[in-house]
Amino acid sequence: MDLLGALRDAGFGITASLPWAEALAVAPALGADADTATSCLVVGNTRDLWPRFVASYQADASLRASRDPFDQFVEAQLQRCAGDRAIKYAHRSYAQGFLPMQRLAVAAGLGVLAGTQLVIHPVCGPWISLRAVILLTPTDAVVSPIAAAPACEPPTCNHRCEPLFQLAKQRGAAAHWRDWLAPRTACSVGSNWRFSDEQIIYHYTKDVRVIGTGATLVSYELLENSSTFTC
Ligand code: B12
Repeated sequence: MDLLGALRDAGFGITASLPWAEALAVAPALGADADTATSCLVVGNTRDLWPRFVASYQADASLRASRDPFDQFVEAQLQRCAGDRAIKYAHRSYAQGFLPMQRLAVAAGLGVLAGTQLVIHPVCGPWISLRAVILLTPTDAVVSPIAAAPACEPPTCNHRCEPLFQLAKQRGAAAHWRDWLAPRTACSVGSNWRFSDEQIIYHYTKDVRVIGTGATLVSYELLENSSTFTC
């Protein structure tokens, strides 16, 4: 199976290729150990990845023992899809820090960067996650057509996210993770692609207790406020 097909089947349906020179212009650190790449593939996911993760988590004791089971799962799946190709991950901090995944995604045409500092995909809105960059060689004839990015301007955008984002920023260290969720939820693009509550809770809190439980924002609020309740 081709790389894009393998990624899609594994739940990584958000992909866009980027010529190497453009990738290096955005992320010079990519050049450190990759002189053979000619282009790269920016890889992300939608809500489609979560059920696959839950199934693996329930079947695999090493994931259940991991402190970062989701990141471990992402690495295993992407390595399986990418074969010998090198991969740089969004969640890893390299010698020069994190990769600027959002800038790479925007350069590859996956979306626009909104005032809320989230990349807005034309179909899925803010409900995409950026996972990695796969380095490609000349033998990889990867073409990934993408839809035109929306504009964060009327009529696409109603700017409802902005006051909510400002509020979360003002709260600073005192902000609750739900304060950061509010501007994402308010985006007028892609609400059909909103992550499940369970996925949202995990990404915002890293609380492994919710994995596979069908937890909701309401049930989790009870959990947050109680030392005995399990969801
Ligand atoms: C470190 C990090 C964080 C840190 C600090 C973020 C920061 N302000 O610097 C913390 C843990 C707080 C964080 C939180 C969140 N993050 Co974060 N984070 C990252 C990470 C791993 C690295 C960012 C970075 O330093 N890049 C390197 C520098 C050099 O890039 P840069 O272009 O100069 O800076 C970019 C970002 O830092 C961002 N940015 C800059 N200032 C701020 C301030 C805020 C408040 C936010 C939200 C973003 C942001 O915009 C810049 C332009 O692209 C990225 C993944 C990645 N590798 O990019 C995810 C990432 C940016 N985060 C993401 C998300 C969704 C969040 C959350 C909204 C929710 C979540 N965790 O699921 C929260 C909420 C925000 C908050 N403040 O609480 C997504 C964004 C997806 C999208 N559609 O755009 C990413 C891409 C991870 C992913 N797997 O998809 N994050």
